[in-house]
Amino acid sequence: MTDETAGSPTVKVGIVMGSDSDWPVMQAAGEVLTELGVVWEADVVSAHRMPTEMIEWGQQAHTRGLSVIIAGAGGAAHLPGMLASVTPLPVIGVPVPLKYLDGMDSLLSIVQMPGGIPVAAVAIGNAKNAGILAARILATSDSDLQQRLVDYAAGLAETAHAKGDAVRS
Ligand code: RP5
Repeated sequence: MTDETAGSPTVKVGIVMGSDSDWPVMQAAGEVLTELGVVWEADVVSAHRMPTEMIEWGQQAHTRGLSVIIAGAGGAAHLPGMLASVTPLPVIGVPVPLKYLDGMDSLLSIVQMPGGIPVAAVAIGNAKNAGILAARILATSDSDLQQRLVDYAAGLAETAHAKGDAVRS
């Protein structure tokens, strides 16, 4: 689950999740970050099953050189909010859909934060957007990455135009 560059000082984004069962959803964040040339690491840091380690991970994230945290969890998804309460870094929450409630429980757990402790939430299951948002945050101080994001968006437009062409033909 962790890419080969984990632990290197160039790792900018930490992707964490409550369980390895979240990884099939969360891996899309890593994939798009890799596509955009952003170095990331991933780990399981459960808010409920390993609360002490979770707090420690959150407290150390910025001192280890991370700039953005992506946190995904299902059900009572307290991981993004708890991390946000112990880190100065931006936290992007990914609601992971489970068997019951279709991820609505997770979505509400993530977005209903009290004033002063923000978590940016993406759509249920949309870890890809979490990765892109993390890259956009990093790109505010990285013009090369900003250009790659512009190119990425141009690629999306090109694909959409090609689909329009196919529908019209
Ligand atoms: C949550 O419980 C995790 O984030 C996961 O989405 C869910 C189920 O975990 P497992 O029972 O599959 O380990 O805390």
